[in-house]
Amino acid sequence: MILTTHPRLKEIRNKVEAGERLSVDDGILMYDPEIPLNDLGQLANFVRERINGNVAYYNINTHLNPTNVCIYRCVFCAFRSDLKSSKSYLMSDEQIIERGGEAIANGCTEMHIVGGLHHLKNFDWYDNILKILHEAYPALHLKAWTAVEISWFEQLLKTDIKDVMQRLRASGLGSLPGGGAEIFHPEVRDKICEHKASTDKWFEIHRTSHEMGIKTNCTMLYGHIENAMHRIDHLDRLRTLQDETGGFQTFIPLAFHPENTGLSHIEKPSSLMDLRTIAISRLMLDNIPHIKAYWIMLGIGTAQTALAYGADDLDGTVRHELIYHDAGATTPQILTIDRIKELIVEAGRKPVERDTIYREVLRDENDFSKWTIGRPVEELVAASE
Ligand code: V47
Ligand code: SF4
Repeated sequence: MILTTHPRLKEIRNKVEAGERLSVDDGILMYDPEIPLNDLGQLANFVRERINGNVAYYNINTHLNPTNVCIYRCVFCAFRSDLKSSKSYLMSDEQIIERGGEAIANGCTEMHIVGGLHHLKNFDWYDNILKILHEAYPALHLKAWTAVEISWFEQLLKTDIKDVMQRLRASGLGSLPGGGAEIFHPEVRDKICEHKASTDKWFEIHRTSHEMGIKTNCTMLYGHIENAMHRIDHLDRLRTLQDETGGFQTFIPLAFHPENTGLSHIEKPSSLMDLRTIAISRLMLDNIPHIKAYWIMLGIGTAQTALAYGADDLDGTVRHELIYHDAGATTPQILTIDRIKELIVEAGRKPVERDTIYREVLRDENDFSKWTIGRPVEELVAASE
C-alpha cells in the first residue's frame, strides 16, 4: 500500500490501487500545492511500474525543421520567422538528404520532422521531403508533420484529412508527432494560437490517423497562461479519444520556455511543477501506455528524476533540435547513447532502446549503425516480470 497523509489523496490512492479511473475533479485537486508531490509521485510510479515494469525507453533520433518561415504567430513560439527576416531559412533537397545520411551514419532509427507553414510552398514541397528521404533511407522512420501542418495541407489541397493522410503515407510517413495540441480549452487556445488548427481539427486529424492504423503522439504545452482546470480538461479530452481509438502511443507534457517569445515576462515552470505534471499525466491518462520526459525541454536532472514520477521514456539523442533552443533551452543539442543509458541506470531503471512505434531495437555488436527490430515493448515488459 502507498502511504499518504492527505485525506483526499487517500481516496485517489484507493481508486488508483483498484485500477479505477480518476475524475476531472481528482485531477484538479492533484494540482493543489497542498497535495504532497512525493505522495503523488509514489502513486504515479505505482501506475508506471504496473504498465512498463522497471524499463525506461530511449531512442536514437534526429530532428529536421525544413523551414522556420510560418504564416502563424503563436505567442509562445520563438522558432518562427517572417520570410524577409534575417533569421528565416529554407532547406534545400540536398541539405535534407545530407541530414538523412548523417542520421543513418549515426544509427538513428527515427527522423522527427516539423517546421513552419511557409506561404510560398505548396503541398508537393512538404510531401517531396518525405519522398526523397524515404527513397534514400527506407529504414528511417519518418515521424512527420504535426496536426497543424496536416490541417494546412488539407486547406492547400482543398480535400479531406483522410486523403491528405493517404498521400503522406504513400510518400513514406510512418507516424505523427504530438505537437500543435498546446491547450485545447478555448479560454486559452484563443489567446495563444487563435489562427492555427482548432481543437476539433486537431482531434479529427488524430482520430482519422488512428482509424487508418497510423500511430500518433500527443502533447500539452503548460506553464504559461493556463490553470489546473485547463490542463485537466486537456488530459480528459485526450483520454476520451484514446478510449475510442487506442492510437496514441505516448504523451509528452511540454514545459513552456519563455525566452524570445511573446510571453517572455512569464517565468519558466519550476522543476516541481514539471514533476507534478508528469505524475498527474500518468495518473489521469490511464489508457495511454507511455509518458515521455523530454529531456531537451525538462533539463537532464528533472527528466532523470521524472523516471520515478511516472515517466518511462526519455526520448532520444535528439540531434539538431531548434524549437526549444530558440526559446532559451540550455540543454546540450545531443546526448550520447552511453550518457542516456547511464542516466537511466543511475535512476534504477533498465534502459531499452525502442523504435518510434515501441518495438525493441537490437544493435549489431560490431557496427552500431546497423540494427534489427525485436519484440514489441509490451512483450518485453511481460517477459521481464
Ligand atoms: O506544438 C513551441 C511546443 C511543439 C515552445 O511527438 C514550445 O515525440 C515550449 O510536438 N516552449 C512542437 N514549447 C514539439 C513537439 C514534440 C516535441 C517532442 C516530442 C514530440 C513527439 C513532439 O513545441 C509545439 C509547441 O507545443 N513549443 N514553442 C516554447 N517556447
Ligand atoms: Fe508556426 Fe508552429 Fe511556431 Fe505556431 S508554433 S508560429 S504554427 S512554427
